[in-house]
Amino acid sequence: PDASNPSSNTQTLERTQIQRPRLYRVLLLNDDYTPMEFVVMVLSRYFRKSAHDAETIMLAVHRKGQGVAGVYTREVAETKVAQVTQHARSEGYPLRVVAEPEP
Ligand code: NFA
Repeated sequence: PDASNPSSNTQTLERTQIQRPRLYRVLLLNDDYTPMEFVVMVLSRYFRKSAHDAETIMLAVHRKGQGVAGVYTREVAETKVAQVTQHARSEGYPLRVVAEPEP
């Protein structure tokens, strides 16, 4: 940036510092077979929800079909999808977890 040109300097700082990463919602989808307590455990362990919030989110997914477990940058969201999916499959549960970009 040209320090002798205040407006040019300001523009450069805005473009280099205000760029924020796109955020992704990690969604849990309802199914008929995954135990409620497993979903609560997932929300607690992988998404750092309190016991109360985990129960509320799990019940919302159960009743509405899907719900947001957390919002992260792309790599973190994709890692959580992979980790939770692997854990669910290892227990024989069909729980679906997906990431989608925020609008
Ligand atoms: N619907 C599941 C049940 O009744 C519980 C569940 C909730 C599954 C949220 C997946 C997501 N055991």
